Amino acid sequence: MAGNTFGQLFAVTTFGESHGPAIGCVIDGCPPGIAIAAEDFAHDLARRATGRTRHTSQRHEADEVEILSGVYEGKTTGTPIALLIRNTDARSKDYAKIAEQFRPGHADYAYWQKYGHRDPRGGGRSSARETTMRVAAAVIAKKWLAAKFDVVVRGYLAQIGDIVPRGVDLGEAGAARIDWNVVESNPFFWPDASQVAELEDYMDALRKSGDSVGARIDVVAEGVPPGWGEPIYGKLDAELASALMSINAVKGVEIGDGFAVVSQHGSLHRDRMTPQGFASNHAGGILGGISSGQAVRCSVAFKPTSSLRLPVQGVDVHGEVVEIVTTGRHDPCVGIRATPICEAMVALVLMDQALRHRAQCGDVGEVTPRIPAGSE
Ligand code: EPS
Repeated sequence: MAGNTFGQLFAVTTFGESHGPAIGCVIDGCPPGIAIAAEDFAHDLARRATGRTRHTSQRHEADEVEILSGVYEGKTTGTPIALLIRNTDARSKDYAKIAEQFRPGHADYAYWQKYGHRDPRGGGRSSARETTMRVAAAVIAKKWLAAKFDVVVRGYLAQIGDIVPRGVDLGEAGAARIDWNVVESNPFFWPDASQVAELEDYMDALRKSGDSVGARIDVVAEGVPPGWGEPIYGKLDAELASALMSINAVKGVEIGDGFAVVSQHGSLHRDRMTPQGFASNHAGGILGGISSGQAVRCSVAFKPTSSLRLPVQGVDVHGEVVEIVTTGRHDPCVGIRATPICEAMVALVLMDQALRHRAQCGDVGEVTPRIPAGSE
């Protein structure tokens, strides 16, 4: 099936369905010599997983990675790396009633019209379960980016419904103001510790109501050197937008100030350069589609989950009007556990672009003193 591979030199192909025997990926083009063990995947996979708190789907998957190829004596060999995770907690009977129905707002209908045949169990291939393998593949990318360039890719939840972080200024210098220990110590990846209790109450009420809500996630990649990104059609921002848009439920991506640039003046937006550093970062670390050496900043909008137990009128595969009720174990806010997924897609893009830059421009070297990232 087309559309299952991401990246040119660090090419990740994922496979598998939510309720099939397993999900997996093949990573081709990975540099040799990277130390990788099955345990390395556990941390990020647990950050993304269902069933770890009451605020996400209660499906309990161990998400244990089996390395099938491409690693010998603990290091990548340069041959294709195959990773496999077995599905152990699928409950397909939850989907029996809606197997011939289209959940409004869900991929059900579009998949059916496209393929004429689909695996409806757990959403099949359209399930967010697939994102597990992106996170797994990105563990290798994150490790390589950190070891080679000190690049760190981190995200946080920047909005749930109408709630925004109150005690943190998430302006253009957002990353510098984030306490990453706070982000990692609550179930929401929320940067403001004083609001966690409020979010718990909000999510409990939402879950009880049977409804769902959208969310925004910000991702910041620090340490990215100048030069990554290929004009014209392989721009770093274009590939980030494509990668982030490929995540289930994503409806919007902003780079840098994003849509706020519409009302800005050029005299404000231009990020002034001084030998001591950039004075601001409205561009989100990308100029002309190429990294500037500043932090790369992206913001991602997730729609509310469409699998709701609140009844709704819709149609089935025969075009008949039916009442649709989705039972099962769904996320009331899919954005809550999407932070590691967004980080993963940013890391995969950066790794691929880093390898492409090295292939074409590896001999250019430093032509002018590097301007420090500045306000970040
Ligand atoms: C999902 C629906 C639920 C989630 C699933 C994503 O699946 P099920 O009904 O089988 O429990 O649990 O998420 C995962 C299993 C995961 O690992 O992310 C969906 O429709 O996208």
